[in-house]
Amino acid sequence: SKESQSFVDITYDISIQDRCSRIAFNRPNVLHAFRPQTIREIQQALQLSIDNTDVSVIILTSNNIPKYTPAFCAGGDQTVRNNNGGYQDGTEVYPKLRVLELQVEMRRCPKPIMCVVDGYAIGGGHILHMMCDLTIASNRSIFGQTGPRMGSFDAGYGSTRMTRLIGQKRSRELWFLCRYMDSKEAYDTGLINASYPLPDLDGRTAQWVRRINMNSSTAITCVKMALNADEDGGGAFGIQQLGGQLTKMFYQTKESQEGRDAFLQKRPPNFILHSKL
Ligand code: 1HA
Repeated sequence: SKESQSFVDITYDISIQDRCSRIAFNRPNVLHAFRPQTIREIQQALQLSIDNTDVSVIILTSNNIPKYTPAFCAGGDQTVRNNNGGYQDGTEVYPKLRVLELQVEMRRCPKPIMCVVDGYAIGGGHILHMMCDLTIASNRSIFGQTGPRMGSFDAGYGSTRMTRLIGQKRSRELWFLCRYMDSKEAYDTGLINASYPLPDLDGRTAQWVRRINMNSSTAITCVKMALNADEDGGGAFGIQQLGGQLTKMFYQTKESQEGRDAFLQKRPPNFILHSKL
């Protein structure tokens, strides 16, 4: 599409046949480290995927080429990290990376997001993989945080989501020691869903997408929102998302439509006629 041609730091593709979109980091020479422009483009691609009725599953991955070390994403681009509390690449007046915004948008996204990792998933890149609903990886992948070693940390989802995935002791180990895990350990601890030899990764990705697409997308969305609400402490944020889906479904019933119709026809509503409870 026109939109996808304007992307610089990512590529964006849609497979109508597989009902999925593919958002891929495309900065292989810096191990797909992200700058403000990269995040903004992912936000745009994510929104395009949400709005596109041909898309049921969103894949977040990277385009690796043999010349460079394989990576999913090496986190924030340290060459544009400034001294004013943010990252600045000249595309914004204020230093704004927006990666925390992106994390929330991935969380709110009603469609399942599957991360496909080949190589390093490090720092803020590791957190983006954790924010995805599912992660599958090549068996040569490496996972971990570097913040405490290079003067950064994510005390939000980057910490709390990790504890839900692998527990408190392992999370403290990954953060305090900046120790990396390989694919096997990541699988054994519950950090990822599966690990495959690299030559199988694309085929397996397609298989996972097909399996998801055999199932009800409404059911998947509601379960995603319920799991989010549970993880987010059952607080207003998670419940709002679940509630939004409920309203969308309620609007499709005669009972709900009666309220609108009665208002427009300037008469009292007769909900009893349509209520199924
Ligand atoms: O913590 C946060 C945040 C917290 C709160 C709110 C927002 C946040 C947003 C972001 C982040 C972070 O992401 S902090 C963590 C930032 N990332 C890192 O510290 C990882 C830095 N990279 C590495 O440690 C290594 O590259 C590596 C262990 C992943 C791989 O090592 P290897 O195989 O030796 O590759 P290397 O040669 O180091 O990398 C290839 C090229 O990619 C190098 O460039 P070259 O010397 O060829 O010109 C390298 O500088 C570049 N590169 C790699 N990672 C980054 C990078 N350039 C800029 N930024 C990077 N993050």
